Amino acid sequence: MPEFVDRSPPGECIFCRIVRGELPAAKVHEDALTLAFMDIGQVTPGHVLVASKRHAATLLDLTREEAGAVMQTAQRMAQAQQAAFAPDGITLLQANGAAGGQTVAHFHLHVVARHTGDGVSFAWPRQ
Ligand code: IU
Repeated sequence: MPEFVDRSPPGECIFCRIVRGELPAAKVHEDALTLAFMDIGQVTPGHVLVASKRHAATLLDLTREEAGAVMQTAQRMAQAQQAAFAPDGITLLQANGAAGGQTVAHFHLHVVARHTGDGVSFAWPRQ
């Protein structure tokens, strides 16, 4: 089972600091409720994380409005990947809790462009 890599207090975690611009990230979309930025560990080119701007540890902690906004941003990111990379498919992944494979305890959804035979394995928790 993976360990949480960031157990900082709410508001001080890595993704909260990215939201506030205190840590660098390649941001690709921002609105009132969500921030999308490139994952530092690109599983495939264009791998994006959609995070809640407010600190919420997991899906269970999002408001209904935030949950809706996250999926709308994810769709925009998928559309951008489709235009940029012409993938054969797109995978959305979202982990909750260490047992669910989550390593950063601030809600985020992975948007991953896929090509046939890309060999990407999504065994979660990741090894
Ligand atoms: P997970 O679903 O909680 O395991 O995903 C965490 C992701 O956060 C993982 O893919 C990391 O590469 C990514 N990430 C990041 O993009 N920037 C960071 O500063 C850190 C992790 I720490």
